[in-house]
Amino acid sequence: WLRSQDAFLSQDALRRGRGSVRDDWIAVRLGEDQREYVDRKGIHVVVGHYMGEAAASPSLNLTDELVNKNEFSPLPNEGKGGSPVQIPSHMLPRMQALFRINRFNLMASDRIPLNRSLPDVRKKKCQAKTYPLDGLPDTSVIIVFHNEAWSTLLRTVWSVINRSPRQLLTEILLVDDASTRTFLQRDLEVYAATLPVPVRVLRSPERVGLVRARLIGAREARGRVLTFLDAHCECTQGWLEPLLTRVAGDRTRVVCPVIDIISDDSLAYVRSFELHWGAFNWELHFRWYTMGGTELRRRKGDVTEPFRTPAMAGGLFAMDREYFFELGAYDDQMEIWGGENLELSFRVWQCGGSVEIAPCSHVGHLFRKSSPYTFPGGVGDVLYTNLARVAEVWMDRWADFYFKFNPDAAAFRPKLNVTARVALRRRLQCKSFEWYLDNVWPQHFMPKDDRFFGKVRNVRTGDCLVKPTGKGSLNQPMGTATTSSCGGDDDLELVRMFVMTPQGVVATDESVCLDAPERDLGDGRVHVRPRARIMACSGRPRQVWKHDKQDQTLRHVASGLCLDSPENSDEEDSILVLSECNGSTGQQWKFEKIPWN
Ligand code: LR7
Ligand code: MN
Repeated sequence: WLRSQDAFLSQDALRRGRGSVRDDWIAVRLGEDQREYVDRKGIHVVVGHYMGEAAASPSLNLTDELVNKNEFSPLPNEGKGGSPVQIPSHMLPRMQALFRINRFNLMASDRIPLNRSLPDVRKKKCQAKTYPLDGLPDTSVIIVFHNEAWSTLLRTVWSVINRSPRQLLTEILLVDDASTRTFLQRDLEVYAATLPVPVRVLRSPERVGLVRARLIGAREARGRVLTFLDAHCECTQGWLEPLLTRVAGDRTRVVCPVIDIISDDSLAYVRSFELHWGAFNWELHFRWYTMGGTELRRRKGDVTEPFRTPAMAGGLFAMDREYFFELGAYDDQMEIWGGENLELSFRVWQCGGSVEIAPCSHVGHLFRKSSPYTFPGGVGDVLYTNLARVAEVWMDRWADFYFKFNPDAAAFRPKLNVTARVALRRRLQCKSFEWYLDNVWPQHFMPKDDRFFGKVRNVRTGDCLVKPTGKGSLNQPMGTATTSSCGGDDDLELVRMFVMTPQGVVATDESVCLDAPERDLGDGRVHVRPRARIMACSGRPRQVWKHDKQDQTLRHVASGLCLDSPENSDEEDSILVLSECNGSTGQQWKFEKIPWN
């Protein structure tokens, strides 16, 4: 149904009123929860967003038989060069049913050969770079998995085999975290034995979670460097050399590739941003942010230069094996999923190493919208316990901040036993979290002595500035600046919190800042559009504000205008604008400090 006559059929259906038109695509409803997307040229159909968890397929039940069947049946050209897979329309109901097994388009994956080609997504300068292999350490690639699909798991393996210099690749270790799928239990060793590099299958008799599964792999590994990958990745040309080169130069570097996107709908390979680094939000959820100034400047001269990142995503990195164990490996009390990426990042940085991203190394990862497997103990309990351990061991005063505003995690604080990890931190004489914030992530928006932290309340309405609910391209909050109720709903406390730095930046969680979009008309003055917005922090002067303690105005420094909650009958009065300062109560703001530790 990628063929153009199908697209015309779709447009016909659209004319009969069963679809909707957007700027650049047309969605046509085929049935209850089936929808196809056709772009304006009528040739590209994206397998749409209808296949998530909610999608129920009336015709097919996920029987044990279906879940345990390996339907891998490749077609030679499918997904070639990272292109999207085309599923014939008569197979859609089955495709939807299969989607639910792994929370990605399993039918699409099963049609792509294990050794499909991929585009060389590297910058020209990266492609031109040479890496003398002689001085490089060898590596064991460790892939842990629980009930992964056959095709994604082995496509990961083949992408490593096909795109790694043979002399650098000691072995691939597949650590099975107690998968229940019969084809994985039965066929993996047999298949591994046919491969041109040593591939060992290690089995955990019981479900141990990804941290302890990786530890099984790390202990068995014979390579000098450990390279971890998720079980649904595809490595592109030249991925390994930049990672190993950095570790060779300094064994305390922990090096990540740029993580590209494999679409969960079409399995297309999509290049991702290179200029983003990893950090976290006030809930300790990992987030990508635009790279901070010093790293950006350091790289100006050379786009191939690796850059330091406050945190890693977690799944994809290379680390010297001895250093990994010297530094305390992983916190083996962490269960199933989550938190280990921040734990390792904080530990590496605070204990003398560094975490970086090598922009010349690109690896695709299949991102899913939800987790396909069980969380023994419950999703929330598992994740919050892991995060509570991170905070308690590594974050000093900011642990109090985390627990104060994340009551779900706070519930686990009294039950934690982190003695061994605290002892490790002392033994390694690691630096403080304050050092980490000041030196590794100076652009952070955590509360600190040098800045205001609390609510920003409008005098006229009594309402408070809030974080917008709209989402930008990196999934960060973004939108018009508005106010809303200052209290009542405790779950929403974090949404009302802002920091204001001595430099006059008003920021909230997720690196978004109070902003006044401007037009530079070339006459030296700043022309501000009336609506105030909350946008990605840029460090630019237009995000600088001054709160006047006397008249309580919040002035936009570049324009001299005042942040205003105007009385206005035909607009929602929660929308904030920039106006000439006039002394009205709508322009008065109280900065209410909230204690956090
Ligand atoms: O109980 C489990 N046992 C396992 O072996 C649970 C998971 N796993 C395996 C699983 O099969 C997979 O191979 O562990 C691997 C990671 O699990 P995913 O793919 O469900 O994790 P994710 O991709 O959703 O999440 C990211 O954050 C995790 C936090 O614990 C891990 O650090 C993942 O490795 C990490 N993935 C990435 O960094 C890829 C890029 C994501 C981004 C941004
Ligand atoms: Mn993953």
